[in-house]
Amino acid sequence: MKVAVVGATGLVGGEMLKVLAERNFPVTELLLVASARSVGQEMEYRGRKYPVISMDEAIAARPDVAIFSAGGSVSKEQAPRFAEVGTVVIDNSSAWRMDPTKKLVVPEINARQLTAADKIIANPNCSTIQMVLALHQLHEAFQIRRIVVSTYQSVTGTGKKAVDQLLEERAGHAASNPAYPHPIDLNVLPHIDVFEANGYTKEEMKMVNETRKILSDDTIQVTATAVRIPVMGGHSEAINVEFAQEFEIEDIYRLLRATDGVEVVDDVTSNRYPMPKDAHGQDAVLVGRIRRDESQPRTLNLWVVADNLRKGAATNAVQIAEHMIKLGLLPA
Ligand code: 11C
Repeated sequence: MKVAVVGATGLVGGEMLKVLAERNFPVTELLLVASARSVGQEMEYRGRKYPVISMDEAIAARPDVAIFSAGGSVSKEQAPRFAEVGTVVIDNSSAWRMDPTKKLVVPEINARQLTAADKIIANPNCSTIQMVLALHQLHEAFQIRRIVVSTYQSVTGTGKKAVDQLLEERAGHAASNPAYPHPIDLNVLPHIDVFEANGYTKEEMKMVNETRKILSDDTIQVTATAVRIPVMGGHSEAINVEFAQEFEIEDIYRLLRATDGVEVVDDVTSNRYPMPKDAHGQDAVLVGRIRRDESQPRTLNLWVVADNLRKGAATNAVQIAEHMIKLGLLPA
């Protein structure tokens, strides 16, 4: 398959190449695309060097699939150009997620909705993916009424500039080109993406709106506080979820253990619970600290951790492409 990775030089782009290689994705031709200042650089994939090319060169090559992680404005402008030449675009940005004509896909939940008409497919936000993956089987069984979520998010979600800020500050210097308005090392920022008119951040509202779209249920109430912490391995989430129906805690364990892509890590007697250090480099969404909320009926507390660059971005995008192969919508 002729595969284009758009935004190949970014953190997600790099992870994408790792994931494509690890999963033995049937790449017959690889096009690595990045902004004008990176064109001409070389990058390695499976021991071979590939030149970074421009958007126009990649479109002229008519790839079968283009996996985008180059930011919303690039996606808005360029994804339709690829789609016009017949390329299936899987887009990691927020540009198309809430467009009612585009599917927002977590393969374990809703890949069956994909059809030949889908030329631009949206990959959800990382913090949404790990939350809905942990919750969708519970929703089917007990019907979610309300989610209260607080996130503890890795600096890798912001990109290389933020990783550099954390490392420079940790080395004892002020960051030369900071990504955040405040220091991040030894600090916690209740601020991810821009603030909106309602006082929430865009990241928080993505968790509200994307959850409803992926679970196909606009009745689910979600309220989120998204927080950046000085960590690099993955995003963590404290999730409080109220169901319409009563549950037994044993059923929660059984359903979570049976959920594809979820791994239950929950043995407090030996201090075992999910941590970003353990999630780093893994595809699984780790779920632990499973316990009933004793302050109100039909309510559960969970702690959910995943590598935001893997299942939260690259792995989910590659899995979408794999499902399209299975459905005969992409060549094998
Ligand atoms: C973060 N969740 O951790 C963001 C990164 O809409 O795809 C991904 C933003 C997005 O900062």
